[in-house]
Amino acid sequence: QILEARAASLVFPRHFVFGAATAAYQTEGAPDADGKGESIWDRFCRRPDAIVDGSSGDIACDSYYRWKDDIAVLGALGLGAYRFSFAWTRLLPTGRGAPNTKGIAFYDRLIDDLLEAGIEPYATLYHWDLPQTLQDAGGWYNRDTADALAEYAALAARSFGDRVKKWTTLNEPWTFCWSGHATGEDAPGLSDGAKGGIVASHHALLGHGKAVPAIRAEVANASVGIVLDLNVAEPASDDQRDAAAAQRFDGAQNRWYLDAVFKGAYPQDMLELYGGLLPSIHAEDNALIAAPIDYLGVNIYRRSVIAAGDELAPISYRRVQPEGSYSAVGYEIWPRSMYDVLGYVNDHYAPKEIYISENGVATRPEQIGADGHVWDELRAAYYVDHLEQVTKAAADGVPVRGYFAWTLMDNFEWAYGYTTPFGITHVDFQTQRRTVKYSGKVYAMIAARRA
Ligand code: PNW
Repeated sequence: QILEARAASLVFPRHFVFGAATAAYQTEGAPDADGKGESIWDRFCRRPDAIVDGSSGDIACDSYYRWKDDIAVLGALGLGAYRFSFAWTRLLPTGRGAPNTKGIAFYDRLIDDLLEAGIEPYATLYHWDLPQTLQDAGGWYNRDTADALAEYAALAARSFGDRVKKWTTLNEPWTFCWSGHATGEDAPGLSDGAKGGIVASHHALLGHGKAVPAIRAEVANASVGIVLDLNVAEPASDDQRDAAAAQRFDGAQNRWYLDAVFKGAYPQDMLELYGGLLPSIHAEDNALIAAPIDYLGVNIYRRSVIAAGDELAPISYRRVQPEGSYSAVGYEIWPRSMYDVLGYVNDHYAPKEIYISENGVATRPEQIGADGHVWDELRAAYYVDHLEQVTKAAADGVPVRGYFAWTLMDNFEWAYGYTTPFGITHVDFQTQRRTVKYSGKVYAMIAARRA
């Protein structure tokens, strides 16, 4: 009751958008239906030990067949927006070349049904599922992949741009470049250290820069942005070595992407630090990457307390886990980071508009109780606590226009498989039945009260 009273007291700006987010590989299943091509996640999940429970997104939430159920949940929650991603390999099975009309038809149905239900589609082009054919040609190590992304963007924009106005190029380049190419935790599973993360990042950002005008060329009144996962890096102590490590971590995760997109140049300290690990950066690249965008999407999950250490040299840091409460994927629960990240971005980069494109918390798999409810109080409190910080940032004048819960429903959580669900809706993976959790009800109540 105390939580619900706090939820009821939150006041948001007029026209604030409340939505929920998902991604194609985490929800759709149907990996080879109707001509879909193989992606790096289809391939990676077959690698022994890649996924903790040995699972994959082969079925996931079966959303390729049950998208109407997903829209029904969005409707039951009363949300006005749905952030989803296109599977590149449904539209272009080998990444480039001839479009797959059945893949286009799937997203036509999804988009039409969303609009019919009064829910605005927010489409992401790249949420980590690179076509395997492009990976075989070097993937994000190959500069040509940037052009492939722009061609794919143009096809999607041409196909759906009459109805979809909100476009995101990349989801979280820091995470997919570094976890995919430096540490190997995510697809394509390369453990090439910092060089892998740095080279992939440059080509991914170049792809973003080329995709932005490609979308604008096809879509009237498009609003185009990028989604970054940002963390304010707090030094673990006042030791100068920890402060320097926090600065490097901030440079690697935040400033590398933000400076490139908003200032048209990589941060000088990081260029010097990366030195010989950099790929060739052509004269025109900086200007391409800094193509003007309409909004910044920010994914916020935790804070980062950083000490000097030996992770990912030359970033050379160690993540300190202060005493506190932690989610099932080991992220510290620290609502204040919502306020801090929004302030950081606004103060240093002044985006025209900001969306919280993801925020949420993992638990262990939950059961539907005898009373028919899923009582995920921890998640409900997480949402109220974080949304309260959003209202504080908005009151300070940060132009935050909307918020998307991660995630609409329990789904395939990458290397954690199905062991750490993030949903505000429970999915019974035997029956595919969706049941809104307590957190979903609290979130719906907040959304219903928007000015
Ligand atoms: C995001 N971190 O990834 C992704 O966009 C989603 O697809 C994913 O399911 C969700 O968060 C939950 O994990 C993240 O290190 C990767 O703080 C890394 C971090 C946060 C989010």
